[in-house]
Amino acid sequence: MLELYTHPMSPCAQKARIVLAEKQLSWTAHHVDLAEKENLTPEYLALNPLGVVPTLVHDGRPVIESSIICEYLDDAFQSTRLSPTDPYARAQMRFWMKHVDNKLHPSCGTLQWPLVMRPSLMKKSEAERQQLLEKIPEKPRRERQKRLVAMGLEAPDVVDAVSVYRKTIVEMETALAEHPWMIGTEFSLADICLAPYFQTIQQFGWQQMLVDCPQVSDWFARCRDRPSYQEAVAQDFSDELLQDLYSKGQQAWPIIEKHLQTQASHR
Ligand SMILES: N[C@@H](CCC(=O)N[C@@H](CS)C(=O)NCC(=O)O)C(=O)O
Repeated sequence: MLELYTHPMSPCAQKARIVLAEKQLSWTAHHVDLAEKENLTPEYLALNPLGVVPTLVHDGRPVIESSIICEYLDDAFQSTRLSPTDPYARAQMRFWMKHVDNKLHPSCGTLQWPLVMRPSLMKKSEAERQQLLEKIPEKPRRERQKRLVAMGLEAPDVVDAVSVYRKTIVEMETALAEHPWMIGTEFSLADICLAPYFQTIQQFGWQQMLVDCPQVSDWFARCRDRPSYQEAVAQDFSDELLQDLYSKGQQAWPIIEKHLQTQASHR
């Protein structure tokens, strides 16, 4: 019995859902309302003390942290292997997964949060908002979210977030010039862990970020064409939602573009 605590727009949850779909596993979804901070209720914190999605529950036992969930599913259900057997290739795969966890994911949150989550928090009173933010268990995330709520895309974190995104894209272009998938000729967890972060770029209409990286564009198109991506990610984005995200992305684009140009002039 597999259960996943998830949210449609969470890239971390999308990673786990792509693995479930690649392996054609059946699972039960529990939607966690991040805008209403359901992830910070005592019930959810008992399951996932970090107060984030996704959480996998397998036969009653929770597994947390999206990359660990992906590897766990790959180990526990070996029908379709999504990790290479060669130790060096495994190390390369884990390098990309770690890069996503440590750098790309917080950067994505920094760019996505002000556009998607901030508006619903701003509808609450200042006191209620602060009370909710205080419940975020990890200090760096708590402090970052406070800055993003207070300042939106004017927060100082945004410059670095754009820079991490851009450097990741350039490094991926180099890797993909050598082989069709991130670590070789086979689709792996490295591809799965990176692809959702390009959904973010696409939904906001920020493709200019990778306009000079054709291998990355082609790689993402191939990820998107897989049935797993359609089932785990694309089908959650209705035309109405996509229109809304695109218009938010276009309003935000001048700020993103300004940071991209500053970096380009510093190279
Ligand atoms: N390192 C965690 C990060 C998970 C994470 O940040 N999830 C976000 C959604 S993508 C979340 O639940 N955010 C809730 C919040 O920030 O309040 C993982 O990989 O599972």
